[in-house]
Amino acid sequence: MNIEKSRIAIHNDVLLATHQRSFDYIAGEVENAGDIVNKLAAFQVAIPSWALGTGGTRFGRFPGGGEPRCLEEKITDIGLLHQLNQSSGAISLHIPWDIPSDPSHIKALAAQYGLRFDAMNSNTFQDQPGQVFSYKFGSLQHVNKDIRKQAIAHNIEVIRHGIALGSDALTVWLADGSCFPGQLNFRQAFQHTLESLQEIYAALPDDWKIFVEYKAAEPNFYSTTVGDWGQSLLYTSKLGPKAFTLVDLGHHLPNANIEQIVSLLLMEGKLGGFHFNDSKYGDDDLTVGSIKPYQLFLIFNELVEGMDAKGMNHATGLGWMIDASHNVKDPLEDLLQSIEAIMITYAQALLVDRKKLAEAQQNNDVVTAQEVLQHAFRTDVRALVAAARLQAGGALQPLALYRTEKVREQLIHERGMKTVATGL
Ligand code: AOS
Ligand code: ZN
Ligand code: ZN
Ligand code: ZN
Repeated sequence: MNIEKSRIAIHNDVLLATHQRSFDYIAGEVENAGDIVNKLAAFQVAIPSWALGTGGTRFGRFPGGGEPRCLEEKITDIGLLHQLNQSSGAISLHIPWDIPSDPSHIKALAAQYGLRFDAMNSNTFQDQPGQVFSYKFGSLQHVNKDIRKQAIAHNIEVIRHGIALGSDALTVWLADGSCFPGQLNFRQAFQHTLESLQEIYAALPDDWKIFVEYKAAEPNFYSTTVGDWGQSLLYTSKLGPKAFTLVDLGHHLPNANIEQIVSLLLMEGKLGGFHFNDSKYGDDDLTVGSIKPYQLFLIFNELVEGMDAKGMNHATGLGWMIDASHNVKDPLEDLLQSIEAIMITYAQALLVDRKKLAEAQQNNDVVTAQEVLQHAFRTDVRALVAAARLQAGGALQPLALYRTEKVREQLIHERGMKTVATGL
């Protein structure tokens, strides 16, 4: 299905006068409204193929209807999101859940929706039917060389699929680790993992990157072999210039200062990508900005400051992606909310008075430093975000249009009520 341009135009016409009033107000309050709107319009966030269906929890799954049943339908869903907000112009695939039977057809379909292929994701955290060796005790870290080889070969196969689609990055998230003390020799597990990653790295095309994602715990609950940003940075530093650390916001121990991690990884030129989500307890994969919006703002503040210091393009300098899972919401509505939260927070970070903040820091004026940040965070920038969407051909209120167009009802009509999306 498609959302006709004319439907978006009618929706925008109805809301235009109200939008314009809000926009005029904020444009009068900030110095560089036009510049911010252009930056927002350029900023695209990749949607992971596995976030389009209901994930459920380990206790159960309550599927919604009309979920995508194949890769083509996943692309359609992201295409719908992109038509609504013009900010979801990329898709991140997962192999083997999304093996394209005909890559050129898939590539053409994505292009039709204005989507490009972001980082490819490998999977050595599950055993697949027909697989020779099990990953029960790890993959790239495994004590058995044959099992490591199988996992390496899988990652190289994922790169091959990515090349066929025009992707240029591989994200490796490993479930590897141990559940009990004594189970692993930490140094041996690290060395095996490094050697395995080196073989995968050697198979990367020249213009490709590899992102090494870290996670403090789960599914292993005693140790994780890429457990934190330090360990990831060790791997990516040893691997070479095409290797970068990937930060998933839900993968830290409680209360970790993620903004500081981001700042230092950027400084070292080793921050590669992001998995946006939110969490209260662990890797909760909740809607971006739903629990800790100020933390998200502080992270974006470091991103903008750090990228500007290096002259990096905000839109293309890092791999921006959502990593979410849904239990009680319509996944597409949730993703619209997540994208909106990302755009709002990015806009707020662009508002920070950098000169005033640097002066306050230089003078140890702690109060002013805090005021500068909180002034930006407390500014209502929603009209700037809406203006960026309007400029790019999207809807002023994507979620409202999604509902009035009855998108979910139409998808249920097309695909049926009992659909099981592939993936988690
Ligand atoms: C797992 O916790 C990680 O966040 C992964 O990035 C991701 O959710 C997984 O690779 C999905 O396939
Ligand atoms: Zn992730
Ligand atoms: Zn995760
Ligand atoms: Zn997550």
